[in-house]
Amino acid sequence: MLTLINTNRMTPAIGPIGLEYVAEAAAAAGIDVHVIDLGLSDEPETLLRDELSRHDPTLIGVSFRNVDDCFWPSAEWFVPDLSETVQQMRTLSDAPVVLGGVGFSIFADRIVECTGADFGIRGDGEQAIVSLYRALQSTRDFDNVDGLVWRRDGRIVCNRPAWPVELSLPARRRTFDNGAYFARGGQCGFETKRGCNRQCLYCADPLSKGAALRVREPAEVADEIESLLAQGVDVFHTCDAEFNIPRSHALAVCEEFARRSLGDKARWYAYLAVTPFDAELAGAMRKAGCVGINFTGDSASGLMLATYRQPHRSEDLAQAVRVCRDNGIKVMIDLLLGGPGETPETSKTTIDFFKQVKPDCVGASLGVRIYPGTGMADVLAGEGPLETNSALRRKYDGEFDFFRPTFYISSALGPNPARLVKDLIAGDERFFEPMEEEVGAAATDHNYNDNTDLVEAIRNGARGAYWDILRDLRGE
Ligand code: B12
Repeated sequence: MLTLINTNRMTPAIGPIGLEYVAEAAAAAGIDVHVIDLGLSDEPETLLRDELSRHDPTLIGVSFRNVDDCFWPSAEWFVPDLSETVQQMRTLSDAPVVLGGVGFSIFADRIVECTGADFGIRGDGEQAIVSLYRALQSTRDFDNVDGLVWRRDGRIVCNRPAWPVELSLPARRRTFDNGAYFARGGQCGFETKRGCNRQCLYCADPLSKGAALRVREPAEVADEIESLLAQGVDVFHTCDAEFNIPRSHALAVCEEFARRSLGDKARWYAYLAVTPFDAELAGAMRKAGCVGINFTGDSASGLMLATYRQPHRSEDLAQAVRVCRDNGIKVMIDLLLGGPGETPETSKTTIDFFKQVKPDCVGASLGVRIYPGTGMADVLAGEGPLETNSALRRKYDGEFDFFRPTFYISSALGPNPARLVKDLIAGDERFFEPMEEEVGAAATDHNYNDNTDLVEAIRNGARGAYWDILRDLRGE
């Protein structure tokens, strides 16, 4: 038996889509699958104890979605909780433990090492879990299990990441209680592709999903939406890196949704790159049920866009907002303030630009989470010793370690950069403001980590992307 455990207890609760695909794929391969969902339980430790004492698994799979909350200054790190959960499992079962998940895949070897888990899978779990399960039952030859992080003679070995070129996923989505997640989380995820071929300076997606785009058949995506509609779920969010890359596939998915009239039954939100985006794509998305788009805007300053390696320009941002308006789609722009070279002037350029262009919301995030293996880590290597780099922010002592939440805020923004940004925003309600470092400052940000306003709004019936729900709350 394969026991799969969801450890994500952040609220509002997001359904474990990745673990659900893994569970469905393992069951389809003939493996007896049992799931333990700590995300919906009021007493997770008791649930884990009861379930593991009743079953005798061959392998325990544990999903780890978020390594940290990627939000400065909250900077919450979840690895210690995962270590505790793995230790608790050790007292309850002798079965080997394998870890997996999107956050996990960014730091796979470090997490296996520090939690003491037996294995990890970096990348897609669907085929890898089946290979690992079979290897455990037969030869114990682990060399050919793609994505596997394991120990040979006490040393950690990392096989090549599991990013299979052909992407076909189970459309059933019946393993977890998606209805309950919908009631508590207000939306349900779906994927149309994996991987991202862009080179944004800061982004970890290529580390966990690979840099090659791997698309799903549009019909398979539509089957999955129909399965979820039959479970009473009718508001969705894409789980792709960027829905519009490649544009041709986004259009094909929308056409399939429209052909099945899914736009009349479902509402959905998507993350998009600013380009390519045009009236034809927006029209097709609206017809297919899309009601809101969150663009990776980053900045409106040409200098900062070049630093972040974004191909779009401020004119593209203005056009994206206009095209959304014309097509009745709500629009949120995500900013990333404080990167290398950011100054009060570039911040002002960006904030003033969006005050004029008037999207529905602007997420003014301040501070870039630094991941090893990204362009940000290279920039830092060129800025001299970390110990004397005044742009670095963290909440731990000792040596710098980018495994732990470590952020970059350009020192040119001065001693209180959040205050500076808030002053530039000057109370414009479209903006979600950065969080100040002083304890007790009022929260006007958009951190979804244990966000009680959102939890309550969803309990009272709100549904949709969190920025849209927060926007509605502000309007009340
Ligand atoms: C969509 C999305 C959201 C949506 C979710 C909508 C929804 N209804 O699902 C919203 C906007 C709500 C959101 C919120 C947050 N998100 Co988010 N999100 C994503 C995104 C784009 C997709 C995640 C996803 O579902 N992927 C699809 C599934 C199928 O893939 P998967 O989970 O990786 O699962 C596969 C493998 O990992 C593996 N696997 C998974 N589990 C297991 C278990 C085992 C045993 C095995 C073997 C394998 C395995 O197999 C699966 C199938 O192949 C990712 C970035 C990205 N491109 O992946 C960020 C991402 C996961 N989010 C991130 C963060 C930080 C957050 C927030 C904490 C932000 C915040 N402070 O508010 C919150 C947390 C919310 C929560 N309650 O957990 C970070 C995590 C990084 C980190 N340091 O850990 C990411 C990676 C973005 C980033 N690069 O910064 N998010």
